[in-house]
Amino acid sequence: MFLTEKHEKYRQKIREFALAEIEPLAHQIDLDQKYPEGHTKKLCDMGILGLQVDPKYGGTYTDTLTYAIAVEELSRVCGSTGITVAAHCSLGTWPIFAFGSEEQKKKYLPPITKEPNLASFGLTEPEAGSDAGATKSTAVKKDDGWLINGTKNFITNASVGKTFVVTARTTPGKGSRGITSFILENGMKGFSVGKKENKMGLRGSDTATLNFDDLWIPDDNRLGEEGQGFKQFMMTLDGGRVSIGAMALGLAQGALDLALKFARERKQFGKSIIEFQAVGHKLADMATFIQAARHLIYHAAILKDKGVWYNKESAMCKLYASEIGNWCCYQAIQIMGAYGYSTDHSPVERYWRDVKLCEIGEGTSEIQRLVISRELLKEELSLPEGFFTIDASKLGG
Ligand code: COS
Repeated sequence: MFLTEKHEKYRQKIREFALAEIEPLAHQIDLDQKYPEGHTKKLCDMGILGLQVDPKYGGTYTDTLTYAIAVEELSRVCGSTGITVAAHCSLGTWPIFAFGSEEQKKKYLPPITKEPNLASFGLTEPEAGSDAGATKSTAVKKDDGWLINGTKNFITNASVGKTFVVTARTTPGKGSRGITSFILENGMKGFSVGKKENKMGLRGSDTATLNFDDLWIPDDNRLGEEGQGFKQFMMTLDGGRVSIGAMALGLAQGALDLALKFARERKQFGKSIIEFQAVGHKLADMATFIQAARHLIYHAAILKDKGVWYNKESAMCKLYASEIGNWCCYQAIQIMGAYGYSTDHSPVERYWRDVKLCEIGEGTSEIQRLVISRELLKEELSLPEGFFTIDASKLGG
């Protein structure tokens, strides 16, 4: 592997933590559909809640690669913990760190990085999913502040979160340029958490609706300039997609770990089933796709820290990791047969249910392909002028 010793040591530290503290709870929280009490404190004590925030504001940021490794290793044993951390770090804390004023950073970041509290992000609405610019929630100027009304849905950490970064329309008729971001707090008058989702996977993570009913906030809670909310959220999602890629990678690796162990130990027709080509080749493909996904994710993480435009690379890593993640978990079940299919015998069926979200959340695979193809359209072609052009006169007819 091309990682530094520091990164490998960090991976080992998170792996040990995940196996000791998270894995033993993973099955039960999936059954109970409940985010576990005490989980946030454990993550906080490990410094995981501050991974996307500078130490100056209570964070533990060193680089985005370190953060990706943490999400990967947590997801390798528990997808619900992976998504909770990814939503908190990439979507809840990072926008405040990246776009907040000095006062906002000092006020809002230490309580959600140094203390056991979660942050969350509200972009999606009933009528604004892939078309994130169709935000219907409104923020109207009132008494040196803003009156916010609207609904956000499918929000991770909604009922367990303390601090929320949300978008609302501040200028009607201006499309994505009429959207602004705000920082909200759970417990504010007019803020309420609605229906909890009953999900196929990631059942130990908290997903619910947020309602804003004449919620008034001072202008101090506006995040960045008016009209910049959509761009801020797009930049936030570029980072978030690296972490969803890392989550899919962790789940795929977890499925490979189990399938490989099973295929070596399970004997049929007098030999280990890995010795049958049909099984061995599946494992070989899984390991190869996982390695490729890992390279794409780490590359995008490194580009983020270089401060260069990495919109295409972040979409590519999420697209690829989530699609191979699904394939790998599916194949792991096939290799393990009934032992993979049954919840009582192994967690791979949970991994498969969990990884599906990675093809949907933070932009569907279809949106990632749209982002990538738009970027391809913008790129300069490396072929010289006139190298290949369609000559209509040579067409038959
Ligand atoms: N970083 C910075 N700015 C960005 C950006 C990015 N990654 N992507 C777009 N922008 C800017 C554009 O440059 C444009 O700026 P101007 O107004 O100055 O021209 C503006 O944002 C609007 O961009 P665009 O025209 O591309 O917006 P579209 O409405 O066509 O939407 C997609 C583009 C589809 C890419 C966007 O809506 C998207 O990502 N949708 C998926 C949303 C999603 O992931 N939802 C799940 C949330 S789960 S937490």
